[in-house]
Amino acid sequence: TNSTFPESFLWAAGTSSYQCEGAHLTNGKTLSVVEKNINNQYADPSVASGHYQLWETDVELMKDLGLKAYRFSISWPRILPNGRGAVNQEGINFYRNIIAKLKEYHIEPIVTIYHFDLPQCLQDEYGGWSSRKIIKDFEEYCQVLFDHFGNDVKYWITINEQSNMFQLPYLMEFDEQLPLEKQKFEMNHIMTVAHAKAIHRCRQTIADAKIGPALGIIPNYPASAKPEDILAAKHADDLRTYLFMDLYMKGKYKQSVWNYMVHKGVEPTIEPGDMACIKTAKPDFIGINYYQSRVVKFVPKDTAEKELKLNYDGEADETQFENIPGLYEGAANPYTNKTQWDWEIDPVGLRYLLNDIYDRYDVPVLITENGIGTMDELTEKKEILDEERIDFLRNHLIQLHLAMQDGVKVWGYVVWSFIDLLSTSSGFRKRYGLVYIDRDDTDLKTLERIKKQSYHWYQAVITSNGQS
Ligand code: BGP
Repeated sequence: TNSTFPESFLWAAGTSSYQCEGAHLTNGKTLSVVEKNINNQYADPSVASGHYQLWETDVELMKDLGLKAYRFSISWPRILPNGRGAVNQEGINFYRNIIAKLKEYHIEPIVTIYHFDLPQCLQDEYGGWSSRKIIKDFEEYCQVLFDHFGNDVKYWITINEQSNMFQLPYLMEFDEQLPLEKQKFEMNHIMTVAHAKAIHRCRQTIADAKIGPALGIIPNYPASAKPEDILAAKHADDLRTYLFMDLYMKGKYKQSVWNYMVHKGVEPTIEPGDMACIKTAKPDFIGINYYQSRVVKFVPKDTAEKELKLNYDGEADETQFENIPGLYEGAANPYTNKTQWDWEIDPVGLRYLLNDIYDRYDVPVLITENGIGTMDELTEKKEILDEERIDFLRNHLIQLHLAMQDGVKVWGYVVWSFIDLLSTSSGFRKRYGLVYIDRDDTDLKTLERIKKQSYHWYQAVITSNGQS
């Protein structure tokens, strides 16, 4: 990238539990909501990348790659099969072994507490995130993690992509009898309180921990210089980014979004003590998952609402962008290339976003995810020549470095993903890894790990601290 990063910069790569572990009903673990919902649709979660069995091989590959840090998530139903109460020792041992090996190799663990995998039993018992009962159970789960792993894990991520959980159909379960938007804002409030409680517990338990959320952020650009389009982009940012960021960082609801919710009658119930709890739980950093930017244009109130349609198979251009009559509708960007799944490739957007977030919230940033989904195929020589991935990562790192020169404090970069994973939206058709896993959706093959060309490239980047 021809850029020199600070000596302490954390070069990392990431995974999440249900996307790589497999063994989803093994050794005490029970089902999670996301596993139930993706089951049978694309690849099933019973094997995933086989990481539960092959974790030692995977950590050796991390060592060889030269990773300074590894981001992974802990599975709540592997630790607490009933959602609360009895701790599953085999679950604790699994993560304890991984963490010990990482420490031995001087790879800093960055642990995500919650990456979409709510225990299904809590969904069935009281409706999961729709009930305030979950706050206590989540706190208990966090406390178990801090008590067991607090000595070795310094970096914690509370909740992954709180905003996306309300956009994508397979990450949450909703009550079909109740108005959807109201449910989403209620759940969002409950989840924010739970996130805040996790921070408080962490502060009480681990003296020198660094803890923060990871938000998936898509910056919105106006489709034209038409004033209505400029305002539409602002509305989209308010609703999809600043609502969450203001809660995390300022401990309050963004007024314009609150008024929007009241106007529609979908504002959440706030109980006494909630806002104080949120306000006093200031994160040490913000984790940003960045994949793409988005163009939006104004759409008048009286136009018909269109249903969101995402391109899951990477084939035709099926995308129907988010559409909220009276506010905005997504549109294609004529100036950027797209991935096979129609995600806009926009490295400059990362610099733009980082400057924007840092100016508004004055908080250090960890890039918790950045990467590209592709259909990688083995050559006859059993190689993966993923130049598209190398270009993507290189161009984003260049912009990241420019953002740091602008003054944004960024202390680490996590490539999504370390090994190929079960893509929640598209199974094993869509791969993100630096390491290839020899399997496809239906055929498990050998699960052999094969280093991609991007692995070797990233290895050189780490060794030269960004120069290569
Ligand atoms: C983020 C999630 C990851 C990962 C990534 C790629 O939203 O935090 O878990 O899946 O997106 O998404 P996908 O696999 O759907 O392309």
